[in-house]
Amino acid sequence: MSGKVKIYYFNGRGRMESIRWLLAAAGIEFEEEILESREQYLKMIKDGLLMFEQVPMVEIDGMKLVQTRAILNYISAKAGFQGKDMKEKVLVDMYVEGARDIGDMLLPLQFLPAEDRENSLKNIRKIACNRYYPVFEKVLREKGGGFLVGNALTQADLQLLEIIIMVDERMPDILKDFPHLQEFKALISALPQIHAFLQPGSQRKFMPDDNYVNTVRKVFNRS
Ligand code: P9H
Repeated sequence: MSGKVKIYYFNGRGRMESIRWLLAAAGIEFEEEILESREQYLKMIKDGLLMFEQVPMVEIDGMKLVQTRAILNYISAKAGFQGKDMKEKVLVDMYVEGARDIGDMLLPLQFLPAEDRENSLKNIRKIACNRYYPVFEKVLREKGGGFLVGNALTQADLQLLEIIIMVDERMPDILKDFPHLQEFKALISALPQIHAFLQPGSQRKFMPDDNYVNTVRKVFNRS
């Protein structure tokens, strides 16, 4: 690899967190440029760092990558997290997108007025429990446990675990009727790179707070 990987984003999860998870699972070290001010963002655009004037941006292998999914797929391919053939790969992509559907519902939560958050969470819980979690529960049940696809770790496992943990933080009892998801969570969390990433002091970010939201608003000049 040419040079150390550098990632450009806010000091929070947002759209970068799955990329952090993937890099950590792949054992790829990375440093972070934390986006804090509008001036910094405008300079990045002026210097030609951001193709669509958006972050996440990741410098890797001499390239400046943007677009979250493109970045995730590049790192996954590099790490061997995409399944062993086309049929495994498309399953990996389907599961990743399914898990990201839940992630996409969580993303705007902290940006909502405080009084609307509880309702939104209730709705997310309903959709997760009725539509998404049963799918993953069934996949794991029929496979007899282990990884979601084939016999090795893929992007699908990482994306699902990230979502499970993120949802658990908000609704600690949500897995009670999903024994295979509980087992999956324990299994994948125990893999050495993941275990390390889940410890305090790693490059994992914490739940968004108002400070994070204010920084995002300031950088993008939004009210
Ligand atoms: N297709 C952060 C946290 C929660 C929800 C959204 C945004 C989209 C990709 C510049 N990036 C708030 O809206 C910030 C993208 C990338 C792309 C950006 C602008 C976003 C956020 C920052 N916006 O998948 O990578 O939308 O750079 O001028 O709107 S993330």
